Amino acid sequence: MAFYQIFILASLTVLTILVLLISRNAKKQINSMQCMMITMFFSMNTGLTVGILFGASFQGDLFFSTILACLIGSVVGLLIGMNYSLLSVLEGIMTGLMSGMMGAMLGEMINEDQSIYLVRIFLFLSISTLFLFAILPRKNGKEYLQSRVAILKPLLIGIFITAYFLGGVTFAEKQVKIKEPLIHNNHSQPKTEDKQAIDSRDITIQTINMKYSSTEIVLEKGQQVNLILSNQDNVEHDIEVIIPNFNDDSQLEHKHRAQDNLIHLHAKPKETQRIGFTPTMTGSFEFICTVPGHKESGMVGKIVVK
Ligand SMILES: [Cu+2]
Repeated sequence: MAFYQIFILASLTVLTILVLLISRNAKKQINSMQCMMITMFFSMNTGLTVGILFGASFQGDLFFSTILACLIGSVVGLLIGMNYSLLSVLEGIMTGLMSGMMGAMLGEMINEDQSIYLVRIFLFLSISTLFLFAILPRKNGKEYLQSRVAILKPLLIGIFITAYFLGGVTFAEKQVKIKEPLIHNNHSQPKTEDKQAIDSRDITIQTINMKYSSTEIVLEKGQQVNLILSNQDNVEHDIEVIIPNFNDDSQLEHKHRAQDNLIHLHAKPKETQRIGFTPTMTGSFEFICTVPGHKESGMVGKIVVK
């Protein structure tokens, strides 16, 4: 787990402890409906936050992220509910389970940038639980908690939350994006001052009417290439070749990853995909389309490395 995930989880842990402490203080002054409301509000937003976080972090393993998020969500619900009553406990566990599951599914389906925004929103809502304590009407008729606990003053909470989001969360989110420039330099802006980008070469192969646009590609040993597959057909195609290579594109999706000596680049209908690698050995290497029947109908070519 990276810094960003640990930061969010640590924040939620501190927040849970804070809500627990305040709950203990406040339970004599608020009625049972409000107790359940707070339990539900907090476990719902916490469950969604961890769910989206795990769903996006462990994409491809929805079972694992769901179990983990449900577990954390229901434990949080249990802890908060235990301060109040059995009904609150049930409410907390059920809400935590459901929101953990929904969050994990959502996180699985969206990309990393989108997940960061959603985590921010639900983290903010989780923290807003503190405001609830401050504004809920009291049994004794007073509108605001007459508490010695300074943290309950809405203004202080507001300042704290603003500082937290501008400072901590923004910093943690940047950690996620730090690893991106490498791939962007290679792909989006090939002619920048970046040395790797200048040295790399784009090779584009189109697929039209079940044929590769070029069937012989000449590369140089040690020079990085961006192999681009532009699929113009209404069926999917790929390029697969076993070629000794060095590959540092760790961020590519799993199905495009060049592992060991295998390059596999897959493009859905009307889609363009790319992969970066550096051939490390001279020779002639055959590439094919692995979709059943395509190699047989002529989707074969060779890469010559000089
Ligand atoms: Cu094909």
